[in-house]
Amino acid sequence: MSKMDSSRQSRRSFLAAGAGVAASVLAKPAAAGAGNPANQPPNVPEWTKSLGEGVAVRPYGKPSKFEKDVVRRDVEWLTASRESSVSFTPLHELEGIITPNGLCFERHHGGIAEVDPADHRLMIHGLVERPLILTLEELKRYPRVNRIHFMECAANSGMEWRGAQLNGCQFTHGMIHCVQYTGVSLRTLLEEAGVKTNGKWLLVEGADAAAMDRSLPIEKALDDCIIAYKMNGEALYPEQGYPMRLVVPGWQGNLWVKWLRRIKVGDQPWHTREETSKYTDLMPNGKARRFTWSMDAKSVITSPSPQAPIRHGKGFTIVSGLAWSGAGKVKRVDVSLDGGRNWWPARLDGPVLDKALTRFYYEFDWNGEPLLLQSRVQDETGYVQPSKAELRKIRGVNSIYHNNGIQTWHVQANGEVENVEVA
Ligand SMILES: Nc1nc2c(c(=O)[nH]1)N[C@H]1C(S)=C(S)[C@@H](COP(=O)(O)O)O[C@H]1N2
Ligand SMILES: [Mo]
Repeated sequence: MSKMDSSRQSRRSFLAAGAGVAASVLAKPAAAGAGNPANQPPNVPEWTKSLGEGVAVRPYGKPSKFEKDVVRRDVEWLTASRESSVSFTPLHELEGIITPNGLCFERHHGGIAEVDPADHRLMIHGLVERPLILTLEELKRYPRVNRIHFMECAANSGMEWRGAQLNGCQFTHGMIHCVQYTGVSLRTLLEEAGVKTNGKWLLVEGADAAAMDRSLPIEKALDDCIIAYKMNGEALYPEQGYPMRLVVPGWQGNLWVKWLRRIKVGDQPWHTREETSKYTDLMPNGKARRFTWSMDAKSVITSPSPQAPIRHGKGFTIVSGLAWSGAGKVKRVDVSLDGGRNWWPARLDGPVLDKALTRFYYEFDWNGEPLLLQSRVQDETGYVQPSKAELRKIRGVNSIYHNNGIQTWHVQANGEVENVEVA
């Protein structure tokens, strides 16, 4: 895969090479005539004629072989080394609000640590009355909480600041997942350890090769943070920090330390401005925003989208998308078919939870003419997702992080979809 610029040409070649299957599989009409007629009515399909595998063959289930293209993908020029790698969630293939464990995007600063839980310890020390060293089994003896939350990397959509670039919501918005976590409230453990009155900041550190560490203010730690050991009911996957990770609801992904091994309580931030500069936002005047933790409300239409074109032609058409806010619940989502001139209310379906992905639908009768599809979320605080122009007016184009501008998909008459921007 080659480095791309914002020209149509290179985005096309990206789709062909990067998304792999897109060109061949997606272009194929799904209408009658596809497949093997010998398996279709009035014939008896081949899988009806012989016994299938018994239960012993698949002790751990996996998706149908026909779903082999529903995978995390990376972008070669963003995944230069094991010191810094990222893969993207295939949002265009998913429904509902839960991300399956095997499809959660990954972001590693030192590769995946394969931690033996028997040797893993969580240490809580610093400005505390009773320092703790806990095994996984000991952690499991504290009262449990179950919470569904999205986690978004602050760099999600970061490549789109200067213009439409990556052709697919997997790549423009796929640094997000939404999981049900089971674990222990961080407050419970901090109360057990007894934080001293001058304890104001936590150093949270991972056991990976990056020994990634971050500063977390005590107010957030005592509010809703969790030390999770299960995701969607089963043990965390190694990619997501097995055997335990920090969950920091609504706040940017880099604080969600994986393979969590240490929490040290101090009286001030553990990181200097320079050290945190990797996750600050450079403003037009050359100054940087610091400690911008909360993820602003954002939404995206996941289908149709460049990797999920409309294959059925005009007629009844389903627009499916995701909305979320680090400030709380999604209040409403509106959809535009004409690049933001007219807006129509979308239908929220399924649970609408605090700091979780929310699924929305907009169903309409497509007349087959080109569309400029957009979605816009409003959260329960009243905050409305800005257009990219509004966002750039304040933030300029020097940032990588916290791009929550409205996404536009250009649907052509033939149903193909492209990442564009409207003036
Ligand atoms: N120990 C450790 N924790 C980490 C990271 C890391 O590299 N090492 N990456 C952080 C970043 S930048 C993000 S966006 C999230 C990614 O979590 P995920 O891999 O579950 O998607 O984990 C965070 N926690
Ligand atoms: Mo991140």
